[in-house]
Amino acid sequence: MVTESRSLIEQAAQQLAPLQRVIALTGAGISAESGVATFRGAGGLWEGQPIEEVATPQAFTRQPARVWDFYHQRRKKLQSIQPNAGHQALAEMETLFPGWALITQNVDRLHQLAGSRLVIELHGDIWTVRCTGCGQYFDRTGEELPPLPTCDRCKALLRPNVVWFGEILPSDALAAAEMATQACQAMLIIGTSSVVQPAASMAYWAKSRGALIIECNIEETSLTSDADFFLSGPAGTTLPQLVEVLRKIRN
Ligand code: BJW
Ligand code: ZN
Repeated sequence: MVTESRSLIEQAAQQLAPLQRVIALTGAGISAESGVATFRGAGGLWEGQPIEEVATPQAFTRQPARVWDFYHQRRKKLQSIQPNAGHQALAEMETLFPGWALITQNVDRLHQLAGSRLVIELHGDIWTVRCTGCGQYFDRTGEELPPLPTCDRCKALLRPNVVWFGEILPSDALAAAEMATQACQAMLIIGTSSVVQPAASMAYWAKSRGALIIECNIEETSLTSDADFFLSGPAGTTLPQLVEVLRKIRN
């Protein structure tokens, strides 16, 4: 099994090495080895807590304290969490491919902490807050917030600057992701269950334009049968191996 996946990594690296416009799309699985819970499956963030109770604007209007509590807990946990070898391998890939872009569904900022510079955040970020009254954004990185934080300017309730179900994605991030996806020669899809739209469609946008599709996950998803390579295993293992082989081929 190890030999088989190692040789698949080598084959994938051989195909990636001559390319320039290589991009990646990440999901919660890339941060799992740092200790961040994923959303779905056993031990997921929403296990025992219905999705609609925390991840919709309606839920926030109905029960802002409950929704804020969910985000307060995650913000607190993230303060002591570090990027892992998977994040670091992706930061290294930015130096290997001139047309690199990293699209993430994650709100944890761990890619930036690992050194990635070009990060497109599709679902916002957990450290910024937004005023429900005047729309102003405030950077509240690492801060402990009151249970129901309010705006310094207009006193209205603040909300996490994340994208909930039924909400439109930030237009600049979506446009950048669309552009990168349509121009890329290869796309790595890492640690996502590929069920949430529009992110789940991006691999298909790339594939329809002839891009090589490489999926990295610990389990198969609905994308797997359409991927050119499925690199099975924790991203913190497969991605550093991929980078190592790429470096050898390039040198
Ligand atoms: C490992 C690993 C290791 C574990 N190594 N791998 C078209 C059709 C049907 C519905 C829709 C549609 N278009 C839009 C919708 C509605 C909706 C949607 O997609 N619904 C589906 C669920 C059916 N989408 C939206 O509402 C989006 N808005 C939108 O499209 O606006 C326009 C519109 C609106 C309404 C109708 C039509 C158009 C917004 C989506 C916002 C998602 N927000 C969340 C919360 C963000 C804030 C927060 O963090 O709290 O984003 S939900 C949650 O899911 C979060 C994630 O970013 C997202 C994706 O989850 P992800 O990352 O894939 O995590 P998991 O847990 O699902 O998977 C982890 C994976 O990792 C697994 O595969 C593991 O195996 C793997 N793994 N360890 C490698 N070590
Ligand atoms: Zn305000």
